[in-house]
Amino acid sequence: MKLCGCMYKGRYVEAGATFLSDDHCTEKCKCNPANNKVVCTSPGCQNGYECKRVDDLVGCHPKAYANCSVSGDPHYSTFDGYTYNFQGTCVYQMAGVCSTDPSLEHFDVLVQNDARGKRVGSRTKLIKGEITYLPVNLNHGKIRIYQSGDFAEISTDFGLKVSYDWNSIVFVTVPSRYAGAMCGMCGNYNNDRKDDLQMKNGKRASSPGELGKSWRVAEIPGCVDDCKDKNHCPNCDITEKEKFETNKYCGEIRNPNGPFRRCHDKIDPQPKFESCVYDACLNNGKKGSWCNIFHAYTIECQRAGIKVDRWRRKDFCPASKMEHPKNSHYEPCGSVCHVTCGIGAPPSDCDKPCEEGWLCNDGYLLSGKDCVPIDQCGCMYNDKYHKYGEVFYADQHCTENMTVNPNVSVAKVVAVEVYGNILILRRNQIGVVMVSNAWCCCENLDLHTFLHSFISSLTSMQ
Ligand SMILES: [Ca+2]
Repeated sequence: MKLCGCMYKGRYVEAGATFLSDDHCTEKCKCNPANNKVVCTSPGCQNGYECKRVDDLVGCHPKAYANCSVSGDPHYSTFDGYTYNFQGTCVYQMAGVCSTDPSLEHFDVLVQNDARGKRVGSRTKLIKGEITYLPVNLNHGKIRIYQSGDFAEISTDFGLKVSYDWNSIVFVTVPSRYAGAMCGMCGNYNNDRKDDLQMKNGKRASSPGELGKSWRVAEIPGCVDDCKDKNHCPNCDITEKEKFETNKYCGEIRNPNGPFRRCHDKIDPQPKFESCVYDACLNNGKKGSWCNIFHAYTIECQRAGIKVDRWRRKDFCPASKMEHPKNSHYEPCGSVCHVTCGIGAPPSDCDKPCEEGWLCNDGYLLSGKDCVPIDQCGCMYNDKYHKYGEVFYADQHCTENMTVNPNVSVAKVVAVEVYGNILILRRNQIGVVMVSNAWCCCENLDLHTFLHSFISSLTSMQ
């Protein structure tokens, strides 16, 4: 005899069947044939797995990539999710490829910590002194460096992404084919967090200090590998520490009813909480010293597609204290798929989740680190962005005539892009006025007049 099933939210479920109650893998349910009732538990997805739809079935599937982060003062979270604090101030290998597998592109990401934060660089010389403004394309577009939200992002054609908030947060994202091939402060990405304190010689480090020493790649005058200087080591008496642990300070990050509650299952708030208390102690509770940890956790949650409630207030990490350009405004969940000067339009497949940060006001676009009126955008020249009015050496002459692409309809065209000497007309696809990559190599051309006359000529053609 067939057993009776259960009714769940108006639908019939067969006896003994298990299913996910929603598209977020937060609840796994089973129809108990003994009493015809559905029982649900909250498994979430394990580390290294994410909730997604594959072949029309929602479930926990292996992530196609792994993230390592450094934030605050500084706190490391490895690809496998191990967390530790390390305050060395020399230059260290944050992540690198140690496998000799010839099918993998080789790269290293190096970080240097100083009192003000981190500098990120790379042994492959992704960033050189000559580059001053973003975006920049290198190696014929194989490496792109651009602004994404408040972060500078380096993206390569083999799937490596490095993002840096210009202050104290660095994320390194590598695709899953690098699993087990990595080494450095971010660990080996073998889905086992227990072996992540591995030194360059393959042995396990007894402390983060020893780990850092082994991954040091350069010294700078006065740099130290460990927390030797008592003035720069956390020093908190128990009363102070207990104060920082309350919801008025760091406790808010793990408050089950707080702004990050939806994120707790996916990204463990406990290490963030501990980092926060550590930083608050280190800075004697100086206002805002822990805000970077909140900011980094917010970005991590948002990048995982999880909504974070607004937590910045006038008296708690006010947004106005974040570094930001003039003519911009704060958004707790702003689009990072926006247009910046030098990029006529974001990639059509840009489906990144929103991030908190400062966005240029309407009518302004990001030029380097400033928000400028649209007609004061600079241009891309030889794959590098140059600010409007910037004087630089161009290595070729610009004497050819411009050609309008005859295949593009002019209807609703609001902007013009210039690629070399070809103009491409762009439609307004995302609700903001897009702007051309300005024509910048012709000294005698007045950009403002040029754009306006061109756009009005389009309007009159309609
Ligand atoms: Ca590991």
